[in-house]
Amino acid sequence: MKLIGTYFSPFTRRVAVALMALGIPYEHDDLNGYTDPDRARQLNPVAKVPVLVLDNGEQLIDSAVMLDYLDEWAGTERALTPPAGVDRRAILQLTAIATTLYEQTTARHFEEQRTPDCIQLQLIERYRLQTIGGLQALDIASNAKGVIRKVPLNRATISAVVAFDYARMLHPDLDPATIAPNLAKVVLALSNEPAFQQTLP
Ligand SMILES: N[C@@H](CCC(=O)N[C@@H](CS)C(=O)NCC(=O)O)C(=O)O
Repeated sequence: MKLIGTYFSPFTRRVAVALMALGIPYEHDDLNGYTDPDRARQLNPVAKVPVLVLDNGEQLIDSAVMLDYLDEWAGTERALTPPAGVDRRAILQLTAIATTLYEQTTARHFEEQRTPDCIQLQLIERYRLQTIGGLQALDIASNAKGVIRKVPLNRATISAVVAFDYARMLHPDLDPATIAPNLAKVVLALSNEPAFQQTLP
């Protein structure tokens, strides 16, 4: 398989972590959709990374579709998402919170790039509060009884750890370790795992 997308993209990184966690070898193409939109548009009609090229030449867009495919590839026993039931719903909802954190972290970053006269402070504040709310929700699910944990690794844990690292990288003022201390412990416990270590942006 070939994974196209920079690891600066949390959407790409979570697919890379899933590939490595499942032991699937892949070729990596470091395309950044923001700096090379023409190439991204050739690969994906909405010009976003990641794109996953399967061994039969099929091309997948959207990281959720890729994670679904990888679960299918792995089979029920090894899949990163339970097949049905309350655990599946919990993991999918926490995953949705994590991906919303990717979006709002990026949105705040771009708003902060504007010139001082154009910057919308109320938007930055809204994004900041959304990020805090999301991190707090992920933190509750990272307590001793929660589904976000080192073992067995699942889709929500991968997506949450990537969200934590991404928020910490783009907005150090947020101090995610204080907002989400339980999640910070899971992040630390996984930080030396090759799947996370080797996909750091
Ligand atoms: N829903 C998509 C979102 C992908 C996405 O937003 N990718 C960003 C990088 S983090 C991108 O390539 N943006 C380029 C652009 O919007 O021009 C997924 O899950 O793969």
